[in-house]
Amino acid sequence: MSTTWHILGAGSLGTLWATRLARAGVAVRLIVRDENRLNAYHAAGGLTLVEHGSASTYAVPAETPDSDAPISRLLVACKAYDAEHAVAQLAPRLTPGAELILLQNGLGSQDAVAARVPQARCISASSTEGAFRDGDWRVVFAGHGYTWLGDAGHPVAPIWLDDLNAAGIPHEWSTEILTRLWRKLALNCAINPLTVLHGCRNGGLQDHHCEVATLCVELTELLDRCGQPAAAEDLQQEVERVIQATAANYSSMYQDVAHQRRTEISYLLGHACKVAARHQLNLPHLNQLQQRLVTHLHSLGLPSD
Ligand code: NAD
Ligand code: KPL
Repeated sequence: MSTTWHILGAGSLGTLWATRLARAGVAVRLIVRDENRLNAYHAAGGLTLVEHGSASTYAVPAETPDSDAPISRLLVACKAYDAEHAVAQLAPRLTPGAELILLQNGLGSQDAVAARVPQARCISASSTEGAFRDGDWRVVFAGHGYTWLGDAGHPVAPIWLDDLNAAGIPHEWSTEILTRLWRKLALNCAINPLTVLHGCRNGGLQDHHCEVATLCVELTELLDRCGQPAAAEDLQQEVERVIQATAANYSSMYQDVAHQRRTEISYLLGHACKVAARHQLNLPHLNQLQQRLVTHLHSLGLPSD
């Protein structure tokens, strides 16, 4: 029998993965926060995926973290700031050699999770897929994209990539996953905070060309210092390309702030500034950007960590 995918976090990406795996006949179990959420989930009758305007519901079985069934494969689909605690709760249930797939954006949470579960293999992911919730237990598949998966310490691809093929989840195994994560982090640092501070769509940054370019210079310096020259290559051109290609969109950080949600700042700009300080690298514009963003978040009553 094939290994069950436990999905931790029934949010946008967790639901997007759970429904597609379930649709392909792959064994999936959802882990929700507590008994109250489990009751609410059972009352809803399943997870609903809205794709190309049509909705389908999948009665994915669910449980709470307290359940005692062993876990061999865990998709961690929480926000970066919840991942470590959420995984720590499940640590006693992990089998020896269990595999965790970490969907978190940015950097920092992956190492924190790995330190909590040294017995497990942690695989990081970087995704350009887009999804949002339009109701409890309902997700809209908003942007088709790609997910890169990799394990910096162990280059061999796992066999369960076949489940992703069956589920039609576009993916690629990457032996350079850290480079991908750093590149995405740099893009997010150059774009997302400025869209929040200027209150604009990504395309609005075309009016702030110099500010973006200055950040790209500092981010390039940081990536080089971190031993990530490939992630630094032509960064400014790539940032400009993304700004143009996504001109009509609001960045994920802009949307979090607009919906009064906690941002993942500590795992994006915060992580970049922390690593720069560790390398004794002086990046004044990046630090100033973080200060401005923190002040802005405080002024809105939002957490800055
Ligand atoms: P989300 O907020 O929609 O979902 C997170 C879910 O995790 C929530 O339902 C929350 O209740 C649950 N959760 C948190 N702690 C838990 C716990 N202890 N036990 C059980 N459930 C718990 O977040 P999301 O948008 O799916 O994002 C997840 C990660 O994926 C983020 O790091 C995000 O940056 C990244 N990402 C998201 C998208 C997207 O389009 N949504 C795209 C690329 C990357
Ligand atoms: O990933 C993004 C986000 O909004 O989080 C893009 C579109 C690349 C902007 O940084």
